[in-house]
Amino acid sequence: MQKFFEDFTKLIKKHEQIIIMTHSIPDLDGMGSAIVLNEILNKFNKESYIVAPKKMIRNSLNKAIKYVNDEGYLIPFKHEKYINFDKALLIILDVSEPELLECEELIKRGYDTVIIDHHSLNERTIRDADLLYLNDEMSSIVEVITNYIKYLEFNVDKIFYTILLTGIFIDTNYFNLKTTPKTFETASYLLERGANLNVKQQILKENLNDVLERYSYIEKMIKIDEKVYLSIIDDKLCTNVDVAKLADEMLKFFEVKVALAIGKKNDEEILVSARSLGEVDVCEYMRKLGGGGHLAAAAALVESNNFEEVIEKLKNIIKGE
Ligand SMILES: [Mn+2]
Repeated sequence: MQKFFEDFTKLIKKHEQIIIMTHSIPDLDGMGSAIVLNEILNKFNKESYIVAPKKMIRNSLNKAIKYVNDEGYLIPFKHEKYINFDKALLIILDVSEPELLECEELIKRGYDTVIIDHHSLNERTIRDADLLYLNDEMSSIVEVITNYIKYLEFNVDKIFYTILLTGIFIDTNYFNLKTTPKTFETASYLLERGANLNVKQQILKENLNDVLERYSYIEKMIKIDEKVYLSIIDDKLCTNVDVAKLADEMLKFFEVKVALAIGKKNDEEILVSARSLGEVDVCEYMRKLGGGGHLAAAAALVESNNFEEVIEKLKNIIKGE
């Protein structure tokens, strides 16, 4: 990571304008990292912008942004259509597949590009960036950004340390997934620097109705193989966040080794989210459906309007057929 940080710093110093972009439907790992990286870039006296999200549907991220604003910091979101620099450095966080980017068009502009990601590689991963840091053993991108602050020996406001720590909680599902001794070291550093656990908790708190609704699907979950359970959001259209949260929650139960959650995105597509504690490679399962992700957390979007059909596919994949 040391070598990467050296090269990264050189590239930053070479540019006046810097654009930070994460995946669409951003989460606290990608966007939290973007917000804190922007703060770091301010200390380099760079003109930096974050590509404005088209959709902001995660409550936790909205709350985190409000906390940042309340501390007097404005986040320099810039809509893609106003990003028209001739030269700039484009920094991509928490994603490395073109179609998952907030704005795919930006990678075609010929900007110098840096990619920092922790998702497992596949044939769609962009590999021709000027600088790449791809490490699928990293818990989160906030962990990389924290280490960068450490490397630079910079100091930022406490709210930014809190945002970074909250991102670790989210991406590791409360220190359950992809957690290494380094992850705890990073968390410990953030706490020493003043990350506030109480604010972290406020950011992660959920509405009672959302939780009760999720449990109504868990109540009806079905066993599709030994220790493999599936829940269906069957009464409304949903987002990838809905299925992801449902699968995360299912994994809490002793009976569940692999959690699958499905729901209709629209009349033509069904979202699938898969979770394990790492002993089963759910990314492999999701790849067979055209998706991807990590060993322990993965997802896919299937062209179908029929739950039974998708469940049948999943059963076959799990059986290895
Ligand atoms: Mn992430």
